[in-house]
Amino acid sequence: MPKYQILAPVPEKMPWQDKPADEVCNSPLWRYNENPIINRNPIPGVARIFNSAVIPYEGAFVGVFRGEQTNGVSFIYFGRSQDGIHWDFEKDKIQFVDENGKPFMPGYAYDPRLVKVEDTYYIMWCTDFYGAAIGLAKTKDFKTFTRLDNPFLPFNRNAVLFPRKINGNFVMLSRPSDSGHTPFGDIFLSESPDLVYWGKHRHVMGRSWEWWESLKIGGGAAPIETSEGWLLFYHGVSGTCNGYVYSIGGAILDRDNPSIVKYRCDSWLLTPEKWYEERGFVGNVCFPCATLHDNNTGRIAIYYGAADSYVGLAFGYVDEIIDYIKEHNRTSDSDTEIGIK
Ligand code: BMA
Repeated sequence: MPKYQILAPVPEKMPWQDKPADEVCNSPLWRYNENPIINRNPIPGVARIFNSAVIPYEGAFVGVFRGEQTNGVSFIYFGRSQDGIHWDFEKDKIQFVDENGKPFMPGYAYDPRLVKVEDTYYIMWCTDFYGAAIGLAKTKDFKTFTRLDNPFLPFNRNAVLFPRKINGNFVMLSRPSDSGHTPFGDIFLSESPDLVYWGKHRHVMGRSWEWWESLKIGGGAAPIETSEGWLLFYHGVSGTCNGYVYSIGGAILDRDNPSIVKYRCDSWLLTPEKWYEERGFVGNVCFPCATLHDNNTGRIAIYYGAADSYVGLAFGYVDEIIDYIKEHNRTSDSDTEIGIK
């Protein structure tokens, strides 16, 4: 039994590969040795799938995928998988409807996250709302996808819901930004009783003095509830003379007040090192969007976009990840406070 408990439903199965004996890792994570799991031109008219999210469903897996079309515009595509590794995609992008069943398509849609809260699955993505902002939709059957009102004003990106209500409210992380390739950004959270009215905005954590996340950060996979707090895999960005570098970071947020950061790892957990992370449409990007996790074994699988071109899979054990974050803990006052000024 793991030392730290993952307080979430146990999936019937999940992809896994033991750490290769000869792997030299500077972190508690290791990569699937058959990465990338999704290659280029995966769907007719779609050049690349990356930055995508998956979830267990009916004994198998489903996912929402950022598919960049051959005209350069991204939409969300739906996929199914028996093993979480090999995916069958629907050829058509997801057709969103409004609450009356009328077509309600975004102008573009990228970086989707997929989170189940109670009996409903929610998709959050970056949408066109007179500028980049957060789109939100719900489904119960992965057949009808009903778009809700955009929760936040532009400009905003990297929204992800917590997988349960906290103190009676839905809670969503997001990263307020600007209209371009935002050179700044901290993670905030907002609460809502109904997914319509949002408030109680709090600062969660900012970019840090650590070089790998000194430019901006953004929420990644839905936080995993553990006995130590919410385990958050997020992305941290550094600006180099050759452009941005996106790495995966780890933090643990307070369970009842998740704007309080209990621990924050001063080092990245995964940084671009493999060819499919360093080389692609946008090189040097590891961008986490989802996890699968199993409390019986303590196993965690992380799905991440690689170089804006592929999807990669990385693995780790909850005990090793949390211990590593604690051992490398470095929080600032703006992380550990409640986050209101
Ligand atoms: C961000 C987002 C991500 C992308 C990253 C690197 O601004 O657009 O979708 O992976 O840039 O290009």
